[in-house]
Amino acid sequence: MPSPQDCIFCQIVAGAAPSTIVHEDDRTLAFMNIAPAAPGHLLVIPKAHATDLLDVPSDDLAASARTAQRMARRVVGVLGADGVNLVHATRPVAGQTVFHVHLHVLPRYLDDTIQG
Ligand code: DGP
Repeated sequence: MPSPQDCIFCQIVAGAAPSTIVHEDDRTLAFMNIAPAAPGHLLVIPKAHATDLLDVPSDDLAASARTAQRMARRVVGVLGADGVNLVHATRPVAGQTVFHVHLHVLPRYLDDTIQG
């Protein structure tokens, strides 16, 4: 697993890697997923590096959840999504591929073809 210096999401926080940021506050960042599963698929992270759900401080987790709710309201209100999945993976067996804790805000549409 990468150290924080090698972490792509830490580089996005630092402005050292490109991203389309849609929300920023003191603790969190939301940006568009480079590989969206649906239009408007975005990621919410705490700015401070934590690997996953097991080690993220609870205040950063709470701040990330609040940002995810704001983003969910936005994708419904602005993009016209019909629903939202809030998705998280901890560790590779669960599907985690980037080891900076993140929440997927995945808009759902009545005619989408996403399984699950
Ligand atoms: P997960 O598989 O739950 O760890 O999700 C990681 C997500 O991060 C995956 O959907 C693709 C996205 N991703 C990976 N690298 C980058 C990147 O450099 N920029 C952005 N915006 N998203 C990325």
